[in-house]
Amino acid sequence: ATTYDVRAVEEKWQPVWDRLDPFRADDDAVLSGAREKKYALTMFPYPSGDLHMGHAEVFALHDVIARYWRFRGYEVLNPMGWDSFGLPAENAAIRNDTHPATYTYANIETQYESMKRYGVSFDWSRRLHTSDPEYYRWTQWLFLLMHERGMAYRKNSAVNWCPQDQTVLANEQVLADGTCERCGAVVTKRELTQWYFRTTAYAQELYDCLDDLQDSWIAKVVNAQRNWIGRSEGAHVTFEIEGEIEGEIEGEVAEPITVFTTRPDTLWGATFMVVAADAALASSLVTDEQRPALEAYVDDVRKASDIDRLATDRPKTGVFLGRYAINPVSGERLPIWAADYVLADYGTGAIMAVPAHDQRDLDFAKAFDLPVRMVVDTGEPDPQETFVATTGDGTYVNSGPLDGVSDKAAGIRAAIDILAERGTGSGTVNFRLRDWLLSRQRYWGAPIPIVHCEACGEVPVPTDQLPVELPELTGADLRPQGTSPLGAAAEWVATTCPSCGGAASRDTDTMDTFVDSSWYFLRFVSPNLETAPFDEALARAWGPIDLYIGGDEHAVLHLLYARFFTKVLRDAGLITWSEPFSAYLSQGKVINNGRKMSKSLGNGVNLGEQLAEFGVDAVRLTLVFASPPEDNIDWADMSPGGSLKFLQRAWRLAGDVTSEVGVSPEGGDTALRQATHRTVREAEGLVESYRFNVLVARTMELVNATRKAIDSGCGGEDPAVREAVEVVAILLSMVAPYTAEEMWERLGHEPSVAQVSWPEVDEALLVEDSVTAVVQVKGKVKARLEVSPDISETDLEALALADAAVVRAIDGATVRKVIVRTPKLVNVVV
Ligand code: ANZ
Ligand code: ZN
Repeated sequence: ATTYDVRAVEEKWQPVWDRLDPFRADDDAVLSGAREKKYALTMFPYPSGDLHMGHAEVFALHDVIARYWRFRGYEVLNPMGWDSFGLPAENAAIRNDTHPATYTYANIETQYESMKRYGVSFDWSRRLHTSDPEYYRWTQWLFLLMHERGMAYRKNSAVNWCPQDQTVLANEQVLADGTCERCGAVVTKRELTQWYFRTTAYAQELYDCLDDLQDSWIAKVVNAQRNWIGRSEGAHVTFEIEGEIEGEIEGEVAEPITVFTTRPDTLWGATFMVVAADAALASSLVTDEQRPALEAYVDDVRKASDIDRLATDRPKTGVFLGRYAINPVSGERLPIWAADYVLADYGTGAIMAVPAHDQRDLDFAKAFDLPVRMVVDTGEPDPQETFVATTGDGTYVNSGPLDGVSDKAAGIRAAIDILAERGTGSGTVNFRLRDWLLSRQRYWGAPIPIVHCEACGEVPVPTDQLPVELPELTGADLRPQGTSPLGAAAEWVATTCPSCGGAASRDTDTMDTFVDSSWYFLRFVSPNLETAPFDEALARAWGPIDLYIGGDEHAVLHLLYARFFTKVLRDAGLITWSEPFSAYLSQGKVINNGRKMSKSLGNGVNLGEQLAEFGVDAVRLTLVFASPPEDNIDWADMSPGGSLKFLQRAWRLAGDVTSEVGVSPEGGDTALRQATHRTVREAEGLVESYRFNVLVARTMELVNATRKAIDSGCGGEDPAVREAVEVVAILLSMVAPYTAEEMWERLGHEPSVAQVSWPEVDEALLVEDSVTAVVQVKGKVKARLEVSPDISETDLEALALADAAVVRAIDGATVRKVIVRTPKLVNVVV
């Protein structure tokens, strides 16, 4: 036969793999230390629809490393499951008047079948679904652990609200343009009492640990995390408020206000103060006279997104609060304004405005005719005239004790010292990171295991009563109404207080699905354990993950949340490591005709159709060969048909091998043997540095070399040919497992090629037997000599000077110097 039937081959090997189960991870082998472990993880999918090209790409890439590690003798944990709570299932249930579980579990089965056919080396015995009560029981348990450790709490505040999905969103779920990451609606604000995880408690550590991940994570993801955590060094400065506050209590004095500033050195240039208009501070400071103006303004502000509010090019708006603060170093009176460009939840929600050196403050000063005073002379024109703030280094002026200082760091230090001495300020570090808002007013998620009792307050559900299972609700009941649909299950809501036994009600919010995925990698070490979320000894043995592969869209949210969970669990003594993902690789996107695939463009490529036409192996090979993993792949430029042709060519090699299994290749075609061994050695480095596309290229070259050897030289009976074809099968199995199994079988081996070890490299065959030495005369190349790589200096010089072309070039002149760099260069100076 000159070709194999792709479909038949796929159907043939599936049951064999099921029977041999070569990918099952052996806990005992790692617990006993018999084998070193590797934990390979790729992001688990949402069960919406069938797998698509993006899944196909990431699974193909991921499988190279997982299979490679297994070849290298590691015990490999390579699990898969489903992130199966979430909005898509709920929306489908509303559309079809069914239960979200119907949609969810049907899709899971479809995807499972597709994954099996796709031939990824997952350990299916560890399969999990986050929407199973057996799983979310432990999500709830972990929520309670957070609660017990002060890491979960409820507070009332203005939150991001998606008017389309009728639910709150975490800051991380609001896109840069202020829209909902799920549905694209413009996100608004609402005052609500919601549950939060205290991610800010770990801000510093989450930030610092990024240094250790710098080299093993993809750089743009490390940077995205850094920016999101947003560490700023600066100072808190406290300003007294002038006069009395009007109100019920006669003579009451307003509380001083504290600002966060990164430039305490510009304090002498502060000419007014600004507080966030929508924060409590503004309404506590405002005079009765100005109150109506403030209230009208706040109504407008609530409609804008944070991004708009911070934009530098937006016209500045605000309201004077009728009150003054006192500059702690100069005693100057500063009018206090409320404006929307100061955010309520960053720093202290209040700033000192230094219009000369901050553009937003300058724009505001211009809009409301407030004074501008330069305190750092940078040599640039005065901002008071140009309305361009100067932000660079310079010499301090109009700054009392700082005058004449010309170094920013020294100025900041001096200012902090002065503030500290007077007790009106101190150096501090501020983070942009906010606590994680985890309450969702939706049905298809893990219920928050808290009971509200009038007498006892928030009472945790005792852990032996977990899981708090979702009540049965379908279709119409799930329609978003702004409150949680769980509230409609009156019988479910009504319960007794675990503490006093009195009547109480269940919390009706469910958890953000990002909670489910923040710990799934731990559940995989013991997916069926009924006494704890995970086995601690196994977590110690398997963790942390050696390589995590996933999409860029999770560079901030999911990775940060998983890192946070890891740190809390470490502090609770449940795990021993501090970071979950030792290495992280993000794959590019599969696009089509230069554009992202989308329904509206009609340029989607259907994975199922591609698989039907070209087969699994050709699609996988195409995706791996297309580009380095992190680059996008334009499917329009790809040729899966070409990949299939190559696979058939590789497969035909196996049919041409006529030597017996186990014959020593010693004495066979040396050139072919060298090519084989060099390819193996190179493959090691290529896989370990994730250059999988080059791995495929090298495999193709070896296929060509072998074909040439068979046809024009040694023939199929040479054991060097068998050696080469076996190596091709092993290398190919990381990308095209079906073809590789077929080859392995044709070569006379028992299945499966997945179970063999990595080919051993004969170092002697790596030594190159000749290299090209370049001979230059008067700086020009005159000859190239094939020499032994370990030629001596004197031999190389003698050879060079005896070469006819070199002799001609010297043309009888006196040789002044011969510079020899063995084995590659001879430079003759005349
Ligand atoms: C005075 C000053 C002078 C400032 C100057 C900057 C330049 P990052 O680096 O992002 O941390 N700020 C503080 N809290 C704010 C809030 N809630 N909303 C909007 N702006 C706020 O920025 C810190 C700087 O942003 C702070 O330093 C403050 O302005 C402003 F020449 O204080 B600065
Ligand atoms: Zn009670």
